[in-house]
Amino acid sequence: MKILQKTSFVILFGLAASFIRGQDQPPVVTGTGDQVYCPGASVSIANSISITDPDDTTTTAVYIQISGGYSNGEDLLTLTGSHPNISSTWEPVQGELTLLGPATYIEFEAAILATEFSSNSASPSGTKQFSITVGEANFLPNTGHYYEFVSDPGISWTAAETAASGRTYFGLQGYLVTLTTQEEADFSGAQASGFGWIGATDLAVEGEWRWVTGPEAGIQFWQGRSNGTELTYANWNGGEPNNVGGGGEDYAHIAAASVIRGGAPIGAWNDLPNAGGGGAYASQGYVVEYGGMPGDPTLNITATTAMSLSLCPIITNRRITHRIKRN
Ligand SMILES: [Ca+2]
Ligand SMILES: [Ca+2]
Ligand SMILES: [Ca+2]
Repeated sequence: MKILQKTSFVILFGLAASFIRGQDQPPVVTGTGDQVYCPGASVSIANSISITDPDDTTTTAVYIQISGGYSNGEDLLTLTGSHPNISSTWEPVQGELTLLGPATYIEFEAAILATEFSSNSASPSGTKQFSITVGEANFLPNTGHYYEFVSDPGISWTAAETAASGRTYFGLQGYLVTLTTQEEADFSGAQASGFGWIGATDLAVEGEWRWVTGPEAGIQFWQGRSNGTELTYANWNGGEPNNVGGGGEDYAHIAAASVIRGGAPIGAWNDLPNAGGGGAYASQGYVVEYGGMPGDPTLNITATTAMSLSLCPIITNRRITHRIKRN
């Protein structure tokens, strides 16, 4: 009788706990790695990795992105060794290696530890950061936020703003992206899967460009047209914003790579009417950011590791000549 009561209590408690916490608990991903990379080497992106999950033992995919200091055309992530239940795909624009299962977390941990960074640069320098995560949105370590491009050809800015604020990511509140540093602009522009609307408009007062979404809502970042004044940070395409056409242009988007001009970087911005433009200026979708909103939960679905790129000077003594290599 006592055992039955105890069993019933455990079952009831379990049901109550499931009810309180909802359907599915996200895994907790932790890792370490702070390696030095020498020219010609191939080095593991992590020294240790742990994925724990209160209610699952398997998942469908793990995403590893070079999320800081990425150099497209030079940097590469490769899955080494034999992993029967996991295949890998390298996507060079985002600098992201997808480890595709389904497989157990234990199998994914082994695959992450077997993932190596290499660079074909003759004189590698700087620091690379790696985001190892169980969800599809890209994680930028320096903001701690997540970013995703949502493809939705033809969507207007106002519809995109509503759609973005209706999205959540592991409980984080979505909003049309706010890009307040060059790194964040590059991450959501050049290093993203597509181009789209961002959370900026000068609808209220012509030429007063403000972020109107997310934690930065209300902040003016630009005054005037293409020859205007940068107040915080802006990343306009050459000749933009220009407010052309009878109805003007009051909504900002990340312009397609094919129309970047005037020395602006890939991912630079343009102003458009609410419905978007034609041809290369047609609306392709929108970019959603998650993080920094009131009430957001604390997420631990991403581990971040780093690697310093160095020329690793040759050290000579009487007996041995070798390159210094630390792991
Ligand atoms: Ca932002
Ligand atoms: Ca305007
Ligand atoms: Ca324009």
